[in-house]
Amino acid sequence: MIEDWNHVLLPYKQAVSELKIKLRGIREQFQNQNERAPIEFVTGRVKPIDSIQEKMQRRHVAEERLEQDMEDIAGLRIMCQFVEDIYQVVDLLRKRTDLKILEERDYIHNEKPSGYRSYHIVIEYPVQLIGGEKKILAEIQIRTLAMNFWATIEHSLNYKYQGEFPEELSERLHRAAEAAFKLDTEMSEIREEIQEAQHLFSFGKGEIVRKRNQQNKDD
Ligand code: 0O2
Ligand code: 0O2
Repeated sequence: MIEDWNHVLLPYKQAVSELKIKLRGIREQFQNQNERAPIEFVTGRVKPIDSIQEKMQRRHVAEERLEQDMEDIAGLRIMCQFVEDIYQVVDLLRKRTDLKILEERDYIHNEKPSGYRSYHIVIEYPVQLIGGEKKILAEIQIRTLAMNFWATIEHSLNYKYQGEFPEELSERLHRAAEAAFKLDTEMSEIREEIQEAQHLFSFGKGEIVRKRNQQNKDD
């Protein structure tokens, strides 16, 4: 029996904090270069203890195998505007030397039976502890805002129905997932136009601030 969960989860907490900063840093670097960032926002969490225990039972994971067999104790999520951004983020992650990609699962082109879409990457990430380096597993889920909207709602319904959706609800959710993907596809088709408008918008905001500052100086 694991007695001290805090001790077990501490490296995972550290990994989530570090990775959140690093992944958010990607967005900041693009913005700093006046370029559109492929990342909208990043979230992360350490899996709650009761969820870990539930998954251990469901997947028959022995305590001694927890570190190797449970890939999502540390979980990061990257939200993007467009499907194309997801693949750009994947490329950026593949080039990094501070993490090692162990597995990639493309649930965008191979959606789950529920209709779920996202790109999952399992990484090995080294955390520096006072006793030395420890390599831990983490799961990065990369998805569009529309995919995230669907997954968040489906996840809360799943919680209510414990996975046993009534047939009609299940069909509706599936249709909603297809509609969300249609939205992503439509948005991708007018991506260049949207990006141009977004660039003008942020450039315009800068211009307004500059003009206001100049005016304050002149007054
Ligand atoms: P629940 O059950 O959704 O309520 P900060 O760094 O301070 O800006 P903060 O508040 O520590 O941010 O958390 P963050 O990073 O904004 O978001 C945490 C939330 O992200 C979690 O909420 C999860 O909903 C979600 N999340 C992020 N990554 C994952 C993941 O890989 N798997 C899952 N399941 N959820 C993820 P809560 O409150 O932990 O949970
Ligand atoms: P959480 O923290 O509640 O999100 P398994 O874990 O057995 O389901 P596997 O093969 O280990 O599957 O991993 P997979 O399928 O690559 O990723 C599992 C995670 O993807 C889930 O975590 C969800 O976050 C997300 N996910 C997968 N399928 C669905 C789905 O149909 N709907 C929604 N909303 N999310 C999904 P957990 O374990 O559920 O934990």
